[in-house]
Amino acid sequence: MTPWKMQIDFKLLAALGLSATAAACTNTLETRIERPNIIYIMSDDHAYQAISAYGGILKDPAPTPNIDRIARDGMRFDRCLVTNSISGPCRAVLLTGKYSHLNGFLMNERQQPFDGSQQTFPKLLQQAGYRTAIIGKWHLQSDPTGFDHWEILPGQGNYYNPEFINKEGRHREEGYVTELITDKCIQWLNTVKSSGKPFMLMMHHKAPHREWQPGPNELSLYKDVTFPEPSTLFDDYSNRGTAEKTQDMTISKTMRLAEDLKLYQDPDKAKTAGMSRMTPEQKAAWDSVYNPIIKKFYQLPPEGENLIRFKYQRYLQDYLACIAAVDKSVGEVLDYLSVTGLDNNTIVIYASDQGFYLGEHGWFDKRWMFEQSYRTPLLVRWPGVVEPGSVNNDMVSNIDLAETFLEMAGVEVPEDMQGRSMVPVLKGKTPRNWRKEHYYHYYEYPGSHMVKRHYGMSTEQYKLMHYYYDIDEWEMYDLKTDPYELKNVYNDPSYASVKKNLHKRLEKLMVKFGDSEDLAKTFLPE
Ligand SMILES: [Ca+2]
Repeated sequence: MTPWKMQIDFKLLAALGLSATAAACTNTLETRIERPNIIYIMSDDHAYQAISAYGGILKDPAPTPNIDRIARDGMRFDRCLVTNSISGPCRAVLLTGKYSHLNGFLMNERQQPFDGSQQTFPKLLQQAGYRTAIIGKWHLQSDPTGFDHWEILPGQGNYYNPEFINKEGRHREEGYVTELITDKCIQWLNTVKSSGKPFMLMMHHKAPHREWQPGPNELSLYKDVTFPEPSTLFDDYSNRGTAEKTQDMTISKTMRLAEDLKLYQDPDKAKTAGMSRMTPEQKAAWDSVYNPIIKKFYQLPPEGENLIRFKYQRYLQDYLACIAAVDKSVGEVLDYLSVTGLDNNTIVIYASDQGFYLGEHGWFDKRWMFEQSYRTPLLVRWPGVVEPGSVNNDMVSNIDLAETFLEMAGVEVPEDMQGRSMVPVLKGKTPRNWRKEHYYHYYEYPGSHMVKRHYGMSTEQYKLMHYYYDIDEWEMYDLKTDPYELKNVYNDPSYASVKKNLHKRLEKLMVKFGDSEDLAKTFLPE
């Protein structure tokens, strides 16, 4: 037992008027003392490249000083991979610990609501005596199940003066979404902290999702900052297949000057859903920052490559400003835990639903099995268990989270979950038979951004991907020689034996997880 745990246990025992011996004989009491609280903070589309603890794109000022506190006190995962890189499906995987083809939530568009009657980890925690809550973005269309308390945004939600839905219905609140979600979470923590029961809170931020509207306190934070460009900003997709050449997610063509970058030529016509929601005060503060940017842009609009460069900078200025509010939110929660003394027995996790492109390959958005959207940030602070400042390179996944939460809470893990508890990994004792390959399957095509359907597998060094549905193309990447994934080596004869080996392993994985191309075809649109 670690020194702090001894301390806490004695303190609690004294409060309960019991001696250590008496407590040791009382299993239920012991369980009550040992079970940790869990706070899972998830943002939406937060690229690991935009977290300073990951050595992100910006060093000074560090964009995420509070999120970095979790890394400093806990473990940073450098290979946390998602199974289907898009919002709703990631959330369904998180809840169920099952791949999309089994939990039934495969894509955001043309999708039946999430079947909330199925087994989820919050239900199992609730049955085991945990108080459970989800506050913020939900994005699964049906009402949440398995939560004592829930208050969610409809769909993607709005940045300014958003609507919330709870058991009583739908209402609108004045304020900035990130700050409102934080306040609601702290209010809920206040109601449960003295309940005598452990709790699990899912604090799900909308930010920094497109169209990246910074909050009133961060509007001008990055307006004069120049960000370094990724080396692949002008990628021409040579040496790759049809999918990369036909997508619709480039900064150059897809990103819109007005709605995405707020460059409305006539400021009076700035009537997107987001900005029309602002109060006169909010709008005045907004205009005081954006009108000069708009004016300057249209005086001498950049062209060609310079326009792409300009759009990239404008994009990151707003994106990082949205993240600044998320980071403050994380700081508020950590401070609250510290002030209330809950910090020693509360696990805090920070993650994004998936990764995101910040100009790599000329892109924004997600969906692909390429690194920036396939990897997601994951930081875990667990006092007395996780070595502070530790870094882990094992292949972990968002499909592991459900089982991890259950084991953290001492709840038995159902056999039909498809991930694996990361608790031993968090303890620095990764089992020898930990996964050596990870399975991926993306479905939303045709759809936004036109990223073709693909499934595949990654190992430490390689990726094998198959694009199907309207094409039949394989791709393979060697991350060691080609870390930026610019060269498909599938047909390179020098990789013939590697290819054969990867195919075999992919087939095995598909059998293991109950997926197949035939099954995938049953999910195709009419
Ligand atoms: Ca997302």
